[in-house]
Amino acid sequence: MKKLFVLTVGAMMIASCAGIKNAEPEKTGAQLLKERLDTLREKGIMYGHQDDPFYGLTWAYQNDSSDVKNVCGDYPAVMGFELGGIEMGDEKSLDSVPFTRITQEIINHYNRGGIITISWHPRNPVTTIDGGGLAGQKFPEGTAWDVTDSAVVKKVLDGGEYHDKFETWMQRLSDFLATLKTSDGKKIPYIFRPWHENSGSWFWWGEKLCTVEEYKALWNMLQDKLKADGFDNIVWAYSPGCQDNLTAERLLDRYPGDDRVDMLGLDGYQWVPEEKDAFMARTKQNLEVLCKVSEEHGLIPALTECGMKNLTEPTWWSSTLLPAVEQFPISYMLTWRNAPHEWFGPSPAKPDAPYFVEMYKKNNTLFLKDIK
Ligand code: BMA
Repeated sequence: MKKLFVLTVGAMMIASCAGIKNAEPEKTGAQLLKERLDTLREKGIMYGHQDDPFYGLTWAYQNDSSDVKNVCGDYPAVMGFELGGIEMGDEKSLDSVPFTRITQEIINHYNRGGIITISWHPRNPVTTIDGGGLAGQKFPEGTAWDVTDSAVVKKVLDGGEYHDKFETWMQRLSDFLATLKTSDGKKIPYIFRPWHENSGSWFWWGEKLCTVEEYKALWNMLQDKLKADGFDNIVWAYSPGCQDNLTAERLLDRYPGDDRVDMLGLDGYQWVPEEKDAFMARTKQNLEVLCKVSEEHGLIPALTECGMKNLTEPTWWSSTLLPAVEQFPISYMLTWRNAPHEWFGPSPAKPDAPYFVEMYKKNNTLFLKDIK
């Protein structure tokens, strides 16, 4: 009996020590965000909008304004923010938004319970003028869209002629990301989607401008830098572009690897009303492949960019976009920014507004109030 008692107490002590030892380490911001995205995916598809809180078609830089909110009464669940220009130490982004304002609006959206996604279209480090803005350069000279030099990626990698310059650029990005904290110093979690649309060749990191190995090395270089800087609050999104007859092989041909990616996305647009059927068919076919591959690789699928330019088919939201995506378990669909020359989100004065509201009212679309 005594022996049994000693054994039992001993076993209990071992178990309790083991309990302490195995105590779950605190989850990182990235893990928590991923879990949240997965849970929300069961509820519906989040709607997202690029640059939403900065400007709309009839206003700019008013506190708490949003074309989406002005149309349907709620903020988008997801807001997209663009950091192009931060690499130069510029005060404003390539879309003329002050970086201090970007920090503030990211914090605001986080505080109101929203999801943040960040893109970065860094300038071309080989052709950009050192030290200056783009003044004097003619678009696309010096920008992310400048593909006149076909070996930029190779040149910024370790051992390349522009590696040191690019290290400075990555450091400036890192310094900006470090500002994304709550007032009590907590790192804000977000989705980061660098080097996107790499299945096309319009950015200096595009398909015809680097080999598969160079592309992956570019991805790894940036990711390793930010991880070394302590960013455990980043959900990494890899997103090539939508393509006709997408296959799993094609989707993954430059994929950095399961240990390096959390979200798998696609970017796809409709430009003119005549493309409706083709857009719907392609989106459905692409999302089918995207969701299957994501499931197999434990990734979160999303339509990371989409839109119909200037909504020239006003019913687009309810007649085209929603029917093309709603049967797929994607996390979100994000329409691009409302720039005066080119807009992809709704706006109160435009004929598409009631159709946006129709989409908003559906149970399977999620806006800010639905995800809090
Ligand atoms: C493009 C356009 C550009 C913009 C860029 C980065 O699609 O909207 O005007 O500068 O994205 O946001």
